[in-house]
Amino acid sequence: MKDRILIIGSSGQIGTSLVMNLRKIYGNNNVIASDIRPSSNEVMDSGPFEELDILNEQLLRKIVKKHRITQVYLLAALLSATAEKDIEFGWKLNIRSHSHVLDLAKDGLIKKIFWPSSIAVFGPTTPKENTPQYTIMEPNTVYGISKQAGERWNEYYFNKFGVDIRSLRYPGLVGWRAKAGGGTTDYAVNIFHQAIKNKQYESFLSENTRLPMMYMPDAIRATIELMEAPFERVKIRSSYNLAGISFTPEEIAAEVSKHIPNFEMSYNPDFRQKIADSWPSSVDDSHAKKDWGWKLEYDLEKLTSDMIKNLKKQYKITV
Ligand code: NAD
Ligand code: AKB
Repeated sequence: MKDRILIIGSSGQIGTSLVMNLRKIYGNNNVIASDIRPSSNEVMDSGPFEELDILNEQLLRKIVKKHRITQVYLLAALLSATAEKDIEFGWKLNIRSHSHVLDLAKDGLIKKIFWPSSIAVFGPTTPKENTPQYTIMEPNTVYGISKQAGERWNEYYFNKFGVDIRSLRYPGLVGWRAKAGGGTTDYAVNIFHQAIKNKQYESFLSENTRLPMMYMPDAIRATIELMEAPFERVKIRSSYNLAGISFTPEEIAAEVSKHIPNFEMSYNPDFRQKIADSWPSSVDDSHAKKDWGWKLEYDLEKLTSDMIKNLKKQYKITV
């Protein structure tokens, strides 16, 4: 039987790219997008879309049966900065959505799950440089705590019920298809929009805040490669470290200035600085490389020129 895929939270930053990539591989009608809000025109026009609130477990099961879904990618969540503003809802959404999807597999309705974790699982007591796969993890944000709990549930459901769950600890992601959705690393997306529109940007993180980041095409490729890897090669069932490229606001501003010469960056750190300070500045992803052959493609230079090229097209700027 051909795989049929449901993406939950498909209208966000990752979803808008992931849906289009999966539709190319599996066929438009075999990839069902779903969210509480409509997605980009590209997603809405190219294949099926279901309005789904993931907290509604009955509706989730109805949609899974209706479309004979075999794989679920769960992207709905509150990200780090947004979750800090409503900790109860952040916890409820991030935890319940996950258990609703895990239970689909436990009950035999679906075969495979992708659920993203984050560098937010690490905390201030974690070694900051080249953070290992297995290390001290004491996250101090509601988002990070929900991701750490999620990782433990992943491993538990794999060991106890044989659920084929696959997961990546994404670094901060940078893409042009959708606006960033409430994270601490969003500055590295917003900088491009503001540089192109206004030639200036005020960063909410300080100039020397070094964080692991990744360009969206690499993140999407990592996700699909992990999901397509043979079962026995996926040796870590909690979540794999994924390194990306580590840079600071000052370094990305310098790169942007090569394309937009009068660009001006200023710094006004807010509550997100404390979150960023608790995260690693670089990550060791040797397990992903060894187990399923992960290889990064985009460095900061390539990321910057591709972002600017695509956003200029989007804003219809010709120079
Ligand atoms: P996003 O905020 O851009 O998108 C999330 C989507 O979920 C939104 O379209 C939103 O409408 C939808 N959603 C919210 N509540 C919902 C509900 N009740 N039911 C159904 N849909 C709902 O987030 P993103 O950047 O695309 O991130 C997706 C996942 O990847 C999240 O789990 C996030 O923690 C993880 N992640 C993202 C990054 C990053 O840098 N973007 C990094 C690490 C991990
Ligand atoms: C966030 O900043 O919350 C996300 C993440 C790294 O998980 N981008």
